[in-house]
Amino acid sequence: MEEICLVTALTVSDFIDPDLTADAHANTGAQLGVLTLAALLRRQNYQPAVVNLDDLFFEYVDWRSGSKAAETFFSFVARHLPDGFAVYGLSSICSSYPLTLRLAQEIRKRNPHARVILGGPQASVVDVATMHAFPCVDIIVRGEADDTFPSLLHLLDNQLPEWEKLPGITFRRRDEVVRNTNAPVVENLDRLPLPAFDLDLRIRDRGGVHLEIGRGCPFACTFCSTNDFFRRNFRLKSPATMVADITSLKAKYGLNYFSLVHDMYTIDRKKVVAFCDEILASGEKFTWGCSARTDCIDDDLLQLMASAGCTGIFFGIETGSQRLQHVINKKLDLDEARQRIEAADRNGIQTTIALIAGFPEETRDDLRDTIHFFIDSLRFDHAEPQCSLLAPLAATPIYDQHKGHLIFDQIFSDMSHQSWQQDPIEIEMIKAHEDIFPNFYAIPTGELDRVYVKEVIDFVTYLATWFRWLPVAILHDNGDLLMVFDRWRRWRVERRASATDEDNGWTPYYSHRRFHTEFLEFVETCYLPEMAQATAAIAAIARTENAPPRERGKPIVEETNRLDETSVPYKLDTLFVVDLEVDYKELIDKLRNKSDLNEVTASDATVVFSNEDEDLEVWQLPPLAGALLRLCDGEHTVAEITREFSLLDLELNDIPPEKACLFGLVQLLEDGVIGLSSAPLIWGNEAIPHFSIPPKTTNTQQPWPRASRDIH
Ligand code: B12
Ligand code: SF4
Repeated sequence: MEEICLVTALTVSDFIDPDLTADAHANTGAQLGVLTLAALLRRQNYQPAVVNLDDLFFEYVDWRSGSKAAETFFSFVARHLPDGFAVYGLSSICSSYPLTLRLAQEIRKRNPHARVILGGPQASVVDVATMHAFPCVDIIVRGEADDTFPSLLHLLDNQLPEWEKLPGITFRRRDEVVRNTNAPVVENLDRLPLPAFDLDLRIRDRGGVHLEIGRGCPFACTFCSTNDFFRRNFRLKSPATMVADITSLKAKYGLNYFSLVHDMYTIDRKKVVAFCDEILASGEKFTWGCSARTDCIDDDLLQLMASAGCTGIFFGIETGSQRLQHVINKKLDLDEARQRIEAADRNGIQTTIALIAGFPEETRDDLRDTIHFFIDSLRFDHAEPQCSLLAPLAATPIYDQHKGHLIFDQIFSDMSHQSWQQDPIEIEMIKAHEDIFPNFYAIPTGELDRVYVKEVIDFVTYLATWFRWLPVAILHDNGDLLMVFDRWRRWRVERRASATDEDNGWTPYYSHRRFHTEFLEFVETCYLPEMAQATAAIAAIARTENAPPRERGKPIVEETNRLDETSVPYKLDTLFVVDLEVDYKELIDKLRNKSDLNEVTASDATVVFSNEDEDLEVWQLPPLAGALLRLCDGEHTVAEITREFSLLDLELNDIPPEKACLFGLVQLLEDGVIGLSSAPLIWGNEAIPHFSIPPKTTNTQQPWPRASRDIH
């Protein structure tokens, strides 16, 4: 029996910012392709080993941050790859395919007698070109390998020459590359075993996993690679199998979130209803996410799905331009799409709103529509828009149409790069093989410059990362976000004076906190005086999103529960407090409902933001409570605060100031915005990070559960 080592494809992006990278960790998890094959191989008494490149990547990030030595990820992985296996099976995905092929070369060099077999979505569609250019690869198993791979290993193991006749493989016979016919797809997915999750060393820490529930999408969008792979043959596991699988994983590994993998799950409404009914009947409690088209789901179904535990849906909207919807053959009605996103939001379902810019036919108007769709969706607390630059994936209609005319401009899409810093050796590989790595190339755009499109994408992406309401407010106020972007770009050029403005080279300027500061400066010094219509509203929003850096370190507190004259109330250091001249709650309602921002009521309000545990909470306090909160500075006792409060000349409706003060303190304590110390606080000196609204990772697939942002 041959020893087999399966190597996953790298599916994580290097976000550079360690916090973002750490966040992304939760979202990658075990890889189903390799783990499903491992389970199938076990049925034949093989005991495959698995090397998970995503896990190694996070080890590498930790190691890199603690080490001064510069080592590339490739060489880090190479150090960790085990030798001595008879068969190495490498999975593949377009974004990390150069790395996979380098690893194949390394394995071949160190294990000259081993068989190197590739499979997965990328190798399957660029098989012949790969075999010609990379002699280190012996065989590629194309498409669904659930039957082919175990059969292949069995035949090879027993030295049976029939292996060369196996459908679904591409191999080398002497100098010739032979491509056998396609293997049939797996019609009955219920017969597949659960992936071998025990081979995922971190499974118990993940909280949630991806779980495959079906394959194949009957639609044919021009940019999408799923059709060729799963042959447009829509299949689903039965509801009973799905719920049984989930229940057993939940019991075995303590998992409570399941990201259900199907490129387009909700095509057959009856089957979705049957699944929800099965969950509800089972009485099992867990949450799940899936993919859907906005025209294959309705409000009632969304409600049922939510009641059955659905907390996340990936909606591929692709473009905010109704014209382009037809060009790319997606054909969504965008008004209907907005309604579905709103309905999902009402049901508390988080949505990933996936958009793409940079289509060859895209005009400035189309691009504007797309970024407006992006920013407009931020009106919903549960919507998380993302926008990618188009990448021509191999075996897609759009690639077939443009191959031979692609350009290599090194403006990589997040669909195609393994990290923001592509290894120079891999760049050379990519340059030499357009047919193997087309996703790193670009389809020339007609009217739009790709540098411009990329910057617009970065701009909106990081507006949504660093700000909550400001982008929505500016779009609503101005109505042309592309015009605002152009003005912002000119402003940056005019203002650029200091060396600190320099870009870091391989991370976009917009991903840095500096963008947050500078954009607020732009709003104050340029947008408000030159372009704003609803000046008071925009100024108020800008202030709420401009928390100053903390001046002092973390305080030493002698916590107490006793509220008496000597105790010292203090504002929690996770809070950011802003005084406004408009009603903040009403302002946010107007942004949500797209009503006139000039009509927001002018009134004094104190707004308190708390971002403890990355969970943003907002309170709007009445003026009295606001005044009192400002006095809770951690230095003065209740007796002193009461005296100060009495001097403030506040409208107290005949209530004695001492009573109002005490009542107010109790209320603030109950709201959780102040704490009590038995002695004045002592402030440490160490720097505390700048308060900002928690940055979000751009999850490329279904949204993972996230915190809510209600105003109390
Ligand atoms: C879950 C998922 C993710 C997760 C990965 C989590 C994880 N750790 O696995 C996350 C969210 C991280 C992710 C990220 C990305 N993904 Co993704 N992802 C998927 C998704 C939805 C499911 C993958 C899966 O588990 N499938 C189920 C398993 C059973 O199928 P499978 O992996 O294909 O495995 C079968 C065969 O391929 C084969 N096989 C697989 N490995 C091997 C190995 C050997 C040796 C052999 C012989 C056979 C073999 O056998 C398996 C059983 O039949 C697929 C779409 C899909 N429906 O498959 C896209 C998909 C894989 N992703 C894709 C892309 C493009 C990406 C991104 C590059 C960009 C993006 N916007 O999504 C990023 C990568 C990050 C980056 N910027 O670098 C593309 C890949 C296209 C391509 N040609 O490579 C897919 C196919 C979606 C699509 N249609 O465009 N993704
Ligand atoms: S983009 Fe979605 S709907 Fe279109 S073909 Fe791909 S999976 Fe199907």
